[in-house]
Amino acid sequence: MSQEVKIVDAVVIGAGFAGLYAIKRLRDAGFSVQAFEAGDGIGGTWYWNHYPGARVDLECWDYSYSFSSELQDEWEWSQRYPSAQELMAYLEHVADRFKLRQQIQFNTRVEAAEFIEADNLWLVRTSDGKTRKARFLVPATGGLSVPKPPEIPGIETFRGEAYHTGRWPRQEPTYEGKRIGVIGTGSSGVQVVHSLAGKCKHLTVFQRTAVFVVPAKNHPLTPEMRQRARATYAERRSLSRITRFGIPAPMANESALDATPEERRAKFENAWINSQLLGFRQCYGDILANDESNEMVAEFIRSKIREIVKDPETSRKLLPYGFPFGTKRPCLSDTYYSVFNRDDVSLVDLKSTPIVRIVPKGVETSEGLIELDMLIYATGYDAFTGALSHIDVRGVGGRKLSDKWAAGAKTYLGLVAQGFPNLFTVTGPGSPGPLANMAMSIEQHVDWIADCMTYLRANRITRIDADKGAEENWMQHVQDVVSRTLYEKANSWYRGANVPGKPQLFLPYLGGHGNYRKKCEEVAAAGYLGFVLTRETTATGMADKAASRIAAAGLAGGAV
Ligand code: NA7
Repeated sequence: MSQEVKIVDAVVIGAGFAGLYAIKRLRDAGFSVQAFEAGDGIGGTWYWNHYPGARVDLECWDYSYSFSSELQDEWEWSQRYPSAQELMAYLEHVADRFKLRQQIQFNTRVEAAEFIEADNLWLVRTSDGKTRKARFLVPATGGLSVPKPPEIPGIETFRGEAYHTGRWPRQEPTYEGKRIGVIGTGSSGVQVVHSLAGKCKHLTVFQRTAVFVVPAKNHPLTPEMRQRARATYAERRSLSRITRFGIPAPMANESALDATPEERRAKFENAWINSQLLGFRQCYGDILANDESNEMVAEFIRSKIREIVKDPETSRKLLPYGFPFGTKRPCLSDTYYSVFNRDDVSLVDLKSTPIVRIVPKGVETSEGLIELDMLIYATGYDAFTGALSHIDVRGVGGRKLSDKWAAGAKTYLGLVAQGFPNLFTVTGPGSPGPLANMAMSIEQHVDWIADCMTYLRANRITRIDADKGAEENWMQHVQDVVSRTLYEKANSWYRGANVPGKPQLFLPYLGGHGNYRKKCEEVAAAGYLGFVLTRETTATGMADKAASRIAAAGLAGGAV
């Protein structure tokens, strides 16, 4: 290795929501930062996922940065739920406004990172063949950045155009006059379907599992709406910081079982009409914890599907069964169900008519060949661990992170994996991440990481690792919390069930954004409880254990 390898305080991986804020926050705290981004532009998830209809499912007032009131006041959102293109424009504006591009090397993938124990430095190797040394490694790689292939035989034989929603081509394809097939009906598939229906010759939707889709009620924003939102930003953000989902809507406490059928109907109708992603889950406190309460919401939504979809057979196939409402992320769309009333849209229910193989002309199902000009794979992601598992990360003793996580990812607080010191996982496994408002989760993590690095610098501490016991307690707590809910009843990407062979472990922390934030603050205030900190004490560089603290029982026992 060359002796002239440059040392920076932090290498940040990724230039999406998390990477951009990490660059800004760390730089403001006086750290030198080098970021690498595999794409040729800003945007992360939104850079890769700009397929037709790609749109965030949280309101713009919440799915945006809160760190700068000037930014909040000057950015003019055009829609309640911004499109991928608008989010890209916003992130580009952020990068320009705060002069973040100078820290980012684009078109560069981090391929390997090795912890050099003697120096407490990460040696980072990138796709341009260079290496850098960093005191801290901050992968801001996103939880949904590695597309999951559809595992269907014959994919490579298809002669038409084929795209995965998570790697949409920069040059927008044309759709007019084409026979298009969409495989997958999660959030991405639903958005593609409602967006391409009527814009192509014929759309065939291949559905393995019917999903719950609730109205988006997306609409353009008027200057008055923006003005109103700006006037309440401060309260909105403070409330979001203490709620379960990181949005300004506290959960109800009462049980759906205590309400009369009329009261329930009225609440559910209201949630349907004034919809937002979490509307139904906020109606009652036990929707995600009690089968009976959950089934009431599920049946209400099924009744709406029966009302909207005219053909009884298609309607029946679209009814979601087999997992509780909300345990797979519900989708938002104003027109998804009604597009199945069109003659140029058809549904193939893969449970009764499975795909046999993909062939040069299209998709061969158990009932025959469906000829297609374009195939869109909306088959999801290798979530949470995919991105880091694709980098050759080696920690103490040369141990590979992918080996440590072979039986299921483990971290302390979703922030540090024991044995991989000075590596902070932004919204990593074991943190609320996508089960709360991602923008808020990202800011909370990056703020915590920047404060932690500042503390370490001030106290001449050169290494931070998680205590093994603290990590085990935390992951046990993550599992204990989920076991009090219905989430494990679904084969979701939250627990790796969508990727064949992946260990099945529920990875996001369900204790709620507000509770989690408080825990992280308490840990820091107590001198980084549950972390092992090592300080340089002598001129010769001899290290001494400055603090080695085991997670106190109370830390792992927070309320849900
Ligand atoms: P999701 O939610 O993981 O959805 C993937 C969809 O693809 C889902 O309907 C899957 O069916 C289906 N799928 C996956 N593999 C196959 C194969 N082999 N054959 C047929 N169908 C398949 O990914 P999205 O991109 O839609 O959304 C990810 C998140 O992004 C979303 O939750 C939001 O947070 C934003 P399954 O349900 O597994 O039977």
